[in-house]
Amino acid sequence: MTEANPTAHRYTAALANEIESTWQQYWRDNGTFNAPNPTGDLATGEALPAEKLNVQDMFPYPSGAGLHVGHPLGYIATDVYARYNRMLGKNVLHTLGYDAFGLPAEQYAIQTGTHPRTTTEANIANMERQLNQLGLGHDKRRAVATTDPEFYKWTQWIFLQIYNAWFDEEQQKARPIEDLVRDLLTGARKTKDGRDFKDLNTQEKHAALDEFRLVYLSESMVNWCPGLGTVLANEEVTADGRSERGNFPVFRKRLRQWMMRITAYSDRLLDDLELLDWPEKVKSMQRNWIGRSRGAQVAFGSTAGDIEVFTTRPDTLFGATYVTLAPEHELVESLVADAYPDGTPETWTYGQATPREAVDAYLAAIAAKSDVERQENKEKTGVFLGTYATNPVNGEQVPIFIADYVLTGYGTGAIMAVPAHDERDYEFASVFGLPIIPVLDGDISEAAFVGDAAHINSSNSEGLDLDGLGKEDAIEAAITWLVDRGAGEEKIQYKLRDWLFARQRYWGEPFPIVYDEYGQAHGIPEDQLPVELPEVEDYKPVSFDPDDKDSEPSPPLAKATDWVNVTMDLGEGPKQYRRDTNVMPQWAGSSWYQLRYIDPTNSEEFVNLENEQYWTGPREDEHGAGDPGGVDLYVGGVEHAVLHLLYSRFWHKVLYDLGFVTSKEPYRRLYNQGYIQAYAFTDARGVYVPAAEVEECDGKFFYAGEEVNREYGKMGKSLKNAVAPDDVVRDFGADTLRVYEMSMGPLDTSRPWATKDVVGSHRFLQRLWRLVVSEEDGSLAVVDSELTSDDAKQLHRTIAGVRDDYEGLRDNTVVAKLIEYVNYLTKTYPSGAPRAAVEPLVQMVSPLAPHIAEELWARLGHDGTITFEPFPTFDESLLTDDTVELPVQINGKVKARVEVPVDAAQDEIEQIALADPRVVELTTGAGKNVVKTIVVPGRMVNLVVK
Ligand code: ANZ
Repeated sequence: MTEANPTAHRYTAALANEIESTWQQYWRDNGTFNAPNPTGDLATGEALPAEKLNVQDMFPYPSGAGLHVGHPLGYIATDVYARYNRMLGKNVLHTLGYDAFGLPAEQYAIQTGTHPRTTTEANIANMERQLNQLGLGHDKRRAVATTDPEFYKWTQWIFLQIYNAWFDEEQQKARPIEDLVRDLLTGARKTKDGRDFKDLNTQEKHAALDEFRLVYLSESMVNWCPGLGTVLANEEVTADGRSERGNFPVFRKRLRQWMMRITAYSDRLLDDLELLDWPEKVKSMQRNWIGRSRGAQVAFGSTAGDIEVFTTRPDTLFGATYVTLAPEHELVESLVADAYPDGTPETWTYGQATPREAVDAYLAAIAAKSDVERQENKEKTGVFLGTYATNPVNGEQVPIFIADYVLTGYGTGAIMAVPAHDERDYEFASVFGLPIIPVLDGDISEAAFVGDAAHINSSNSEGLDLDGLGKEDAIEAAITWLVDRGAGEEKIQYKLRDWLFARQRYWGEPFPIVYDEYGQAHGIPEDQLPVELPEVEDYKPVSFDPDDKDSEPSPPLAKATDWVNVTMDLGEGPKQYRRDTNVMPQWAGSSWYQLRYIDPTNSEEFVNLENEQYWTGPREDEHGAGDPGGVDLYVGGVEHAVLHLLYSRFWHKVLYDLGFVTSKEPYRRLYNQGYIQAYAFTDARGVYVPAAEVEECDGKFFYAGEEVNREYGKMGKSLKNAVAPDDVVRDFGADTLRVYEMSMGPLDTSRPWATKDVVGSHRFLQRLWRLVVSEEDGSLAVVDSELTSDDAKQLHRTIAGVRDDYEGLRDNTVVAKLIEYVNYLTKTYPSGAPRAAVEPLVQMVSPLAPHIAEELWARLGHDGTITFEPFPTFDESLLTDDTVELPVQINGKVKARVEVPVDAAQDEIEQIALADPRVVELTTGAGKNVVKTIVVPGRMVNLVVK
C-alpha cells in the first residue's frame, strides 16, 4: 500500500492553470458572455432581462511590447463589476476592442517595410492571448478594432454626417446642411459675409456653405514639424516648441487644414457636465479646457482706428495705464511710428533706434517660441510702438506696446493693462516703469492686488462712478456705461479652439473626400464607403530638413497616384477627381466606438436606434430627471480627461442632434482607476538595471554586487521593471493575479506592485479550495449540517458588506471581507464546514476569481456555469447585534464588562451592571457604597464607590 499524499489535491499553480483553461474553453464554446440585443444580428428572439448594464474600458493601443501587470487593473475591475451584475440578473454588455491606428506601427513600417496592418494584427493577437488568460468575460463578437475596414467605414460615414451639418445658433444644435441651403435659397438666411446666396455662382455657393459646415478646410496657423513631415496638435508640442515624438523643432505656419468646429458646442459641452456622474477633477479639467470667461470687449481709440481689447475686468478701466497687443496683431503695422516721441525711455526701445527696427528685432527673437513658453513666468519683454491709445473712461493717452505675454489666439489678441490688479501687467509695468494706479482698495506695494475690494479712483465727469462698489456691480455699471457710448459690449470668451483634424500620415482613416478641378471638396457617396487605405511603396511622409520651416507637407498617400486620381459620378456624370491625401487623427475611432460595441455587425447602420436606446438611452426612472444616457460605467486613466473625452462628447452630441442616437452623452458615469507602479533601479551611470535581479541588504540595493539607486514610479519595459502577467499566471494562476490586483488598495489610487505579496492571495484561494475539496483524496469536504446562529450572522454580514462593496467598486474590501469569512469557517470547522455556509461563499468569490469558483461550484454538484447564479441575499435582521458589551468603570478604572441589549434604557443598563458578580464583589462589603452611577448608553457605565 502506498502512503496517501496529504496534498495531492491541493490548489497549486498547476491545478489553477488546468482549471483556468478548462473553464475558458467552456465559456468560449458556450458564448457565456454574449449579451443579446433587442434587434438585429445579435438578437435572440427571447425576452431580454428587465435590467441591463453597459460597462466599458478605455480600449488599448495594441503595442508591440504587450501587457505588463499594470495594464489589466481596470479591465479586471470592470470584469468583476460585470460578473457581479450578471449575478444580479442584468443583461451585461462588456467587451474590449483595439484603438489600432497610430504612429508606432507606422514608424515600425517606415523602418522595416512591414505593413502596419501586419504589425497591428500580430500585436492584437498577442494582447488577445494575454488578456484571454485572465478570464475576462468579454462578448467577443463585439470586440472591434478601429482599423477594421468595416469599422472605419462608419468612422468615415460619421465624418460625412458632421461635414454635411451646420450649427444653428438659435436652436443651439446641429442641423443637416440641406436645411441651410433651403434657408439660403429663400433668403431666410444670408451667407456669413452677408451676400445673397442665390446670386452666387456654383463655386461661390460651395465656398459659402463651407463657412457653415461643422467640418471645414481652413487656412490656419498650425504647428508644422518638418522633421516628422506632419502638422501637430498643440498638445503634441512640448513647452519648448518641439515635437513630443522625435524632439524636432516645430514652426507656426499658415496651412490649409481640416478643422472640426467643436467650438460651436462650447456651451453645451460645458453646461452638460452637470448631468454627468464623473469625477469632479475631470469635470473641472474640462471646464478649464473650454475656459468660458464673461467680460467685455472695449474699444481704445488710436491713430489706426479702434483697438478692441478683451477684458474680464471692465470695472478696472480707470487703472488701465497702457495697451498691449500680441506681436502678431494685424494693427501692429499701422501703429508703428516712424520715430520715438521725445523722452521715450531707453528700456522701451529694445536697444534700437526706431520703433520699426525694434519691432522687427523683437519679432525675430520670439518667432520660435510656443504659446506655453510665452506665458511662462519669466522676465517680461516688449516693445513700445511709439504711438498712443485713448482710454475711453478718462480720455488718458496711454502708450501702446507689443509683448509676447499677450497671445494672438485668445480674446482679441489685445489687452488693456491694469498693473495694479493683474500680476503679469504688474511685472511688466515694474520692468518698464509704467504707472501703477490702484482702483481697488487693497495693498499694491509689493504685488498686484487681485482680491475683491471696494473700487477707488474710479469716476469721471460723464456719469460713470464705480467708487465704493464691489466687483460684480462695478462690472455691470462699467458695461452699461460703455454700451451707451458705443465704446464696448459684453463678451463671452472661450479658450477652446477648433479641432485640427488632419495628419499627414499613412496609418489612419482616409478622408471620404475628393476634390474637383476647382479644388472644391465633395463628400464621397455613402455606397462607396469605406475608402480603403491604398498600398504604398513606403510609409514615410516626405520629411524635410528639421529646420526647413518653408517646406510644405506631402503625406505618404500622395505617392499612391493611382489611388489619388479617380473617376467618379457625383451627379455631373463621370469626372476626374483627386482624393484627399490626409488621414484622420488617432482620436477619430475612439470618438464613437462605444456605439459600435452596441451593434458591431450591423452592415446597414453604424448603430441601430432601438439597440442604442436599449444600451445607452436615457433612463430617468432609474437615474433621475435630466439623465443624459450613455454607457453606464466607463473606466480608464485620468490622462484622457480632456481630449478623448471632449472629442467623443462632441461627436456624440452631433449624432444626437441629427437624430442618430437617443443619448445626449456618450458616458453617463466615468471612473478613473489608479496605476500600478513599481520600483526601478539605476546604476552609477544612471542606466536602468533589471529590477527582478536587484537584492536588498540593510536598506540598500545591489545589482551584480554594485549598489544601485532606487526610484518609484511607472512600470515599463524601458525602466526594466515590467512584470508580465504571463509570468504571474504561470506561477500562481490567473485567479490569484486577479485577487491580488483587486486587493492592493482602493481602485482609484495608485499602488506599488510587489511580487512577494502575490502568494498571500494564492494562499487565500487555497484555503477557499480546502473548504470544498479534501486535499488528500479530492473528495467533497462540506457537510450537510445546519448553520449555527454565529455562522448565519457571519454569512449574512459578509453578504451585505460584499454586495455593497462590489456595487461601489471597492473590490479591495470585498477581498478583505471574504478572507475574514474564509478564516472564520476554517477555524470553526477544521473538518468540514456546512454546505449552506460554503455555497454562498463560492458565489461571492466568483466575480473576483471566476475559474476556481466555477470549478468548486461544479464539484459541489451543480451543472453548467455559475455566471448567472443569483448573487446571495441577506437577512437584514441578522446584521445588527442584539446585545452590546459595555465596560464598567469603578472609580475611573475598567473592572468589568457586561452584555446589555442594544436598545436597553439607562436604568436597565444600571441594573445589569450592578448585578454583575464582579461588580457586586467590588462594590459591596464593609464600608463600600455606590455613591454615583453614570451610564453613557452604548459606551460605558461609570460607578463611583466610597
Ligand atoms: C484687464 C484686467 C484687469 C484683466 C485685471 C485681468 C485682471 P481669462 O480669465 O483667462 O479669460 N487677456 C485677454 N486677452 C489676452 C490675451 N490674448 N493674452 C493674454 N492675456 C489676455 O483672462 C482674461 C484676462 O486676461 C483679461 O482681463 C486680460 O486681462 C487678459 F485686474 O483685462 B484682463
